[in-house]
Amino acid sequence: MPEQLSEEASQRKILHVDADSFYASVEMRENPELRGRPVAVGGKAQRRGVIATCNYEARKFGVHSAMASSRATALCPQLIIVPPRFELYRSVSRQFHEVFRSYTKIIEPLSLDEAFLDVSESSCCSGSATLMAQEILQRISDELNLTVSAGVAPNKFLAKVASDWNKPNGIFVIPPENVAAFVLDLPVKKINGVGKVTAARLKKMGVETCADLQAVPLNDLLQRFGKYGKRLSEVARGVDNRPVRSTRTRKSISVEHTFAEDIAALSAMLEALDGIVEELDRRYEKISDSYFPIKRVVKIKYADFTQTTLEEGIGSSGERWCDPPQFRRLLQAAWPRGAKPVRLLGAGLRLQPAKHTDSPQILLV
Ligand code: DCP
Ligand code: MG
Repeated sequence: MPEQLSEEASQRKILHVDADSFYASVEMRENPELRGRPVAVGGKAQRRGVIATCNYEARKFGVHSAMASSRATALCPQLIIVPPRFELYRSVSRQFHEVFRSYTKIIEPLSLDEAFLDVSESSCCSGSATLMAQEILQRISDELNLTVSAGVAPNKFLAKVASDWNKPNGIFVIPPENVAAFVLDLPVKKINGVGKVTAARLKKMGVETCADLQAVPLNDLLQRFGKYGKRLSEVARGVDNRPVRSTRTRKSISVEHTFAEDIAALSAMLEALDGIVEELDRRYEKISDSYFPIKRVVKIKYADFTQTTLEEGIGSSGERWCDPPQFRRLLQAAWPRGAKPVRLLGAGLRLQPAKHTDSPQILLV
């Protein structure tokens, strides 16, 4: 009996809230003329832009995030592409968080439009996580004129899967007693971290659902996937003990630039990189009290979309972090790997939290 009690006590109530077609919905709210028409937010097709997201009308044509704008326009010629306004999306995100904070202080943002909430200890709505999710959807609709979807479950993995289940403007609840049955049919592709490559490897092993995955002995998974094998085995059973962390530590900071036209000459790349490093310097400056850099990174995406990165530890403390010649050296060493024109260059710093731990950590909102 006492065992049962303690199990119940450890039962968590986690919400995952994710805005519907976020950037596009904000743009439609700001400009009602866009309503009912296919809308995407992104860069222009003529400037080789990429779609950040699109509304559900545009999705019917096959348009989706990360697609080249030129392809999106080919699929949907009447598509309206508007440029992104990140400052606006950031302020909306802060408003979401104000709503969330009336339910719990334990909020972990994953991006501007997505967050986990641990409401286990919340006394709102008589402690009902489902009612809290309903209220959150209602308030965001009433107060912000936007829709979000929510998942309610005993852990982060399932809450995230659930928020996608009844999208848009929907809620899906996985109560603890339904977890075992729910995961059986769940495709492994839904597991965070299982991308195309892992999914293909699992498929070769005859594994497509979590039920299939449960049948694979843990040792096999450990052998094939290393540490990740343990996580796979756990989530296949609906187990995920990761806490909701209200502060997240940055691991890196970077700036990338896609060129309007591919750059063929290394000298031009080096020149372009200087500007990128300058911008990196400006951004790093804002967080330099909380973090110090341990590595410099250069990223190259070639014209054929293959990419490579090269990183190098930062030596003595006297060095300038965002030193253009140091980044140039990395680019000169990395570029010959592909030796092709490049469409994108990036520069970044891998970070470690500063030693003085009493300084406030950066909240990624
Ligand atoms: N985003 C982006 N590039 C991507 C994916 C997303 O810039 N490859 C941006 C635009 C999205 C926002 O992040 O509006 C949130 O991402 P989501 O994956 O949650 O996508 P949406 O909110 O747009 O749509 P959904 O209704 O599927 O959540
Ligand atoms: Mg979203």
